[in-house]
Amino acid sequence: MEIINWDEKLLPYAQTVNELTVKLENLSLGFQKLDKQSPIERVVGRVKSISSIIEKAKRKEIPNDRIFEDIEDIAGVRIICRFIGDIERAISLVRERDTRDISIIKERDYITNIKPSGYRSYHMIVRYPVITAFGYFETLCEIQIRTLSMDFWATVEHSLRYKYKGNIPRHIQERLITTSEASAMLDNEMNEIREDILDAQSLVDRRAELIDEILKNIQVLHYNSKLKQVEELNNEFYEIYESGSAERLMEFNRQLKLMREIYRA
Ligand code: 0O2
Repeated sequence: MEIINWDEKLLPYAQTVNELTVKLENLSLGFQKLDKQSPIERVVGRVKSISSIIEKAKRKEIPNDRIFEDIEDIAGVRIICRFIGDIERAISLVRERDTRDISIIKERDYITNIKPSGYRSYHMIVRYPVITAFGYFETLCEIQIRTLSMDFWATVEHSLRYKYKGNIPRHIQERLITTSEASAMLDNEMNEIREDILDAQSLVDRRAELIDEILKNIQVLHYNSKLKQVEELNNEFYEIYESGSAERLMEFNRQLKLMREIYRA
């Protein structure tokens, strides 16, 4: 049997995973910079381990000389969304790239068509061109799009599958199906109260930013103006902070900014 140079063969796949991960992360950062809600919570990637590749080749009866054409998920990138309502937007973001930097080969919707195991996820197999130290390659990459809740379920189920060498006992399989249904319900419920959750998150973020700004203003006044009453201002801040009033914090910060102007601090 032909000896495979794994280091050389897997290099384009590692580069594919790195490049696509960076591209998708940057796309998500762009939304944040524009103060728009990104459908992408997190992007993770991996190259399939050699042992998983040969195990899959054996399971699907793929000969050694067909491994890199027939195994579609040697490169894998996962887009994790917070809400199920973000999945469609994340899929569109990938589709927009079709015929530009990727070519979509096929899509599999295991969210509408849940697998018998209970597995839910949206898969897109794409072709990706890479220029490596060994030249030009076109790799296949599986992009999995799923929610945090789907990802948690799949990770746990994957470990159990590994532990039981693919033969998960019947009673555990049944419980996994029940937990998959519970996870789908969690996704739907969270999606229904999505606007409330996002509002609450942005309130928490804005309060944290305001507190940062106040403490930096106090610090600058202390070091640059040498005003004696800065210590009193600091105590006043903690008193307002304890009161929990956002309006008082904003008003207090306005006063600090004015003082910085007056004392050119
Ligand atoms: P690993 O170890 O995660 O890489 P086919 O369905 O026969 O056309 P394939 O490639 O099995 O071919 O496609 P499928 O079913 O879309 O699965 C691709 C990958 O999705 C799997 O890769 C898993 O990562 C994930 N997946 C699919 N089904 C399940 C499931 O029931 N549970 C979990 N946890 N993950 C699943 P691998 O190589 O099978 O596994």
